[in-house]
Amino acid sequence: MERVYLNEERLPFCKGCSHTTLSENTDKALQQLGIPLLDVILVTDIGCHGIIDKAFKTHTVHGLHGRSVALAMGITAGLDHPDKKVIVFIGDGGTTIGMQHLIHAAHRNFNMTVVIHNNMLYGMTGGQPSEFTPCGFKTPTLPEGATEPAADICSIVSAAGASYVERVLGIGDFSESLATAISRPGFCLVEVMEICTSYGVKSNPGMKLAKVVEEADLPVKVYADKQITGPSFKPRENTRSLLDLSPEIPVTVSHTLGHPVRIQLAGSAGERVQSAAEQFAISAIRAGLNATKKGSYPVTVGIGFSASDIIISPDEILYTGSPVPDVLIITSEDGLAYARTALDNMQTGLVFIDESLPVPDTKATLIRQPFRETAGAKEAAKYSLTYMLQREGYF
Ligand SMILES: Cc1ncc(C[n+]2csc(CCOP(=O)(O)OP(=O)(O)O)c2C)c(N)n1
Ligand code: SF4
Repeated sequence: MERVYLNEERLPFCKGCSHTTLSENTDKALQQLGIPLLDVILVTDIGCHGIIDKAFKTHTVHGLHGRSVALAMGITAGLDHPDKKVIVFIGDGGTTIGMQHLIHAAHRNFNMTVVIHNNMLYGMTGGQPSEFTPCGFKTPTLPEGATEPAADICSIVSAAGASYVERVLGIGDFSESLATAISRPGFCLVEVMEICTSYGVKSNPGMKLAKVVEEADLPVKVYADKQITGPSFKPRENTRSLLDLSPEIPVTVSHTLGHPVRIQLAGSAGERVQSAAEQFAISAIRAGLNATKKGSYPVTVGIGFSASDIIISPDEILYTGSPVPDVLIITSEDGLAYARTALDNMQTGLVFIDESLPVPDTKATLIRQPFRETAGAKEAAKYSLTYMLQREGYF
């Protein structure tokens, strides 16, 4: 049959691999439906089947292993166009790794057709067993054969609420099943039972696909056919861009700064380091400067250090990192431990440090002040920034 959606190049699979049959059937199914080339968004996964994307003339997106359905959910949620078709190609390996994504997409009936290339093993990495390796089926790394039954994904996604679900044998012409699934709204899935000639056949000489599938108690049939009129998933309409949430900051005071200044404020969790740094950055913007603020703290946010890197500049700030600060402010013991690298790296500049802390070894100019004693632990960070600003007079 003439190809329309696949280009004319030789398909990249081993001789006899069912992935070839499946790709050709997909082309045929799309031809039956007459979907314009660029209305098809094919999302592929890692694995042998995934290398097909360069052969398709449609849109293609290549995802991480087991994550193609998650990617497709994002794509379909962002598409406000009923004629676009999102098709996912995924292996039994990817389905094993990302099964929760399939259940979630089926449960919320995201608009997509998932085509599982179930060759009952991980093909690309040499034939390891997957959750879909039937009992007794051998693979190169499991020569004694699997001892547990294969997962039945058709039953799983049907129970989760999928709209159309069918299992087919990946032999001959099964394009009509694919066309039915692709034409339906909501979450549709076709599990195509396949043979990997390089690993499956070699480990199970003389195997017959139909027999393996039958013995595995995986009936070839339609599992769900709900005839729904549209996906139950509706994107939230009241979301706003984070940028829209940023308030306009009017310029109300002036500055004297002719160059960027990088400030590191290093203190302790719970001592309002981040809010002090944010207020400082907002004040700089009020003075007509550009400002960035980047917080660093351990995942256990209630304990340990809390540090903030602030950059203020009369010019646009194109890089928010500040490996070596011009000004370092240390308000606590945790902050001193955190600031060791900056102290070592600073060849010039200013270090403001709380008077209660040991005097650190540094080439920068050291200024000791009783921040904690004067303002208290909770206000020491804000007070130290204010003290520094009064002294340096940037704005
Ligand atoms: C998260 C993750 N785990 C493991 C791998 C390694 N890996 C690459 S391909 C592959 C096997 C793919 O098997 P399957 O999804 O069944 O596709 P097939 O190759 O059989 O078409 C594995 C395990 C990976 N790339 N990413
Ligand atoms: S290794 Fe197996 S799954 Fe991969 S292309 Fe070859 S036959 Fe197909």
